[in-house]
Formats: sequence, structure tokens, C-alpha cells
Amino acid sequence: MKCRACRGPAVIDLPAHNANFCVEHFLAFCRDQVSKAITKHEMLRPDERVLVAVSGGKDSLALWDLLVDLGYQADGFVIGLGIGEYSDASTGFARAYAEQRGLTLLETSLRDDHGFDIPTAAKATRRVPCSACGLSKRHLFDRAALDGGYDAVATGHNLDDEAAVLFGNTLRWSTEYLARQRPVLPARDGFPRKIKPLIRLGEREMAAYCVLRGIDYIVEECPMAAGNKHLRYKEALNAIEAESPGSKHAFYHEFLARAVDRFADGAPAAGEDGHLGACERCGAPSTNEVCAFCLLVERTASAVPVSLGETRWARR
Ligand code: Q46
Ligand code: ZN
Ligand code: ZN
Repeated sequence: MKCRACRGPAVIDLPAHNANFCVEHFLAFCRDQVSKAITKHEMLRPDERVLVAVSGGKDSLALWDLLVDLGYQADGFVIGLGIGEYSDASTGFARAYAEQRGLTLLETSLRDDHGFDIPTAAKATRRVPCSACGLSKRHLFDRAALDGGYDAVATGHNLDDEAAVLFGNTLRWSTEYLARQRPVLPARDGFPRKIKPLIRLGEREMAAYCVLRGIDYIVEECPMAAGNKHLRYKEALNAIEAESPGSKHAFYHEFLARAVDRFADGAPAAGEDGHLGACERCGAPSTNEVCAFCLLVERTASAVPVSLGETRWARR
């Protein structure tokens, strides 16, 4: 197996790209893919500041590493979700990475700063944990970006993630979600710009990138992800990809090139589905007097804290 660029011994094969690479050229390939995504979708200008949503997993740490390597002013932000040891370990990996590289990591803890954690929120709201978790992350990342004067929030969603979400949205023809499934959401009405620079790289590439760059990350999946439909969609897409390399890339990127605009009519523009004002408690943009995050804080304030093992979501 020889590297496509230098003909030296290759360490990784990428069937979707019909290529093998040595360490040096694989890392260059990853940088190139991120650079292409940023330029093509006008995600970030060289002088802009970006806040990376860091989880301690391979994707967000690789993203942070790649953005810094490409010369962007990128700081990290991690949220302690309170999902047992998983959260403690995740935050630990984020801190260790930032420390080793001398980078700035902003932190908040749901339990210490907002009075609840995800297992308690899941029980109190009687909804899947990912619902309170996603809501909290969106709210806190937006707030941190605006407070810190960042131009954009970058998330580590990779090609596998985006293709799985697209698969789910297509199975149900969720036209509103299809219209919004873009790699860049422009800043509007008090929300910062959101960007996904890893859309040209898959999970396997991100894991290899971390190993080759010496980045330690949390390997375990979130213990509350059981029942998450996207895991099944990923398995289905992996089976197709194994038979037909490049399918995931074509599925998602051809959707962006040829289809996403066709759904634009079905998507309500900002504020169209209700007047967008400011939450009376925290000032965040909201269609109601009190935003969904402040309602969650209120709802969980009186809840008895539960540990991860007490919830029906924990994998055993
Ligand atoms: S949303 Fe759900 Fe993740 Fe939150 S509860 Fe875990 S699996 S961490 S990306
Ligand atoms: Zn090479
Ligand atoms: Zn609020």
C-alpha cells in the first residue's frame, strides 16, 4: 500500500477517495478537506474568531486542532453535562488537550452554574435525555459565543453525522429540517453563525487523525445515547458505503449542491413562526416570554437529583 502523494508506505486507505496516504500526507489531506469546506461554504474569514464546541470526543478535538493548525483564532468551550463519569472524563480530555497546546478553554457546568444535570432533566421532563441536552448545548454555546464576541460557533459534526441526519430527515420527508440542514447557519436575531467544518471527513478519518496527532479523546459513547435513532441510520449507511465507497459523500454533498434549495420554500424564516423577542429572564432570543432553556432550569430546580444509573436511559 503506497501513499498517493509520495509513494512512501501508506498508513491508511480511504476507499471513498480511492487513495492511500502516509502520515504526513494524510494530515495534509484532512487540513485540505477542512479548508475546502470552509472556503466553499464561506464559513469563516481568516481574521474571524471562532468558538469550538468541545465535547472531549475525537471530532471536536480534531476540529479544534485543525482550525488552529490552519491559522484560525479558535478557542474551545466545554459544558459539564453531569452524565456521571462519562462527563467528568470528557471534560478531562478537553482540559488536557487545551493545556498541552496552550489554548483557551471556556467552561460551564450545568449542575454548578444552572442547578441541574442531564439525567435529572430527562427524568423531570419525561423526555429522551438528548432533548434537554441538545437544548442546553445550543443555548449555552450561543450565549458563550455572543458574550465572548466570537464570530461563529464551530461544531464537530462530521460527514457520517450529517449523512445520518439527512437519512432520517429523508425517510420522513421532514421538509422543514431538510431546508435547514446546511453546513452554515448565518448569524441572525441574536444567534451567532453556526458552522460545521468537518463535513468532508468521516468518523474513521477523525479517529485516525487524533491517533496520528497524539490527541487523547474519550472513546466511549455517551451512556445516554441508547435508543438514539442516528446510530441505526449510521449502521445502514455504513453497510451501503462498504459495498459502494463514496456513497455517503455523494448522498450528503449532492443534496447540498442540488436539493437543499428546493426545500427553502417550506422553511419558516426567522421570527415568521412567532414574534422573536428577548427572554425576560436571560435575554436570549425567544418566541415566548421565557425561553426554553430558562423553562428547563425552572422545571428542574425542584427535582431531586438522580444519578445516571437511576434513569431508564443508562446503558447497562
Ligand atoms: S445529546 Fe444525547 Fe449526546 Fe447529550 S445525552 Fe449524550 S447522546 S451527550 S451528542
Ligand atoms: Zn506521503
Ligand atoms: Zn431565557
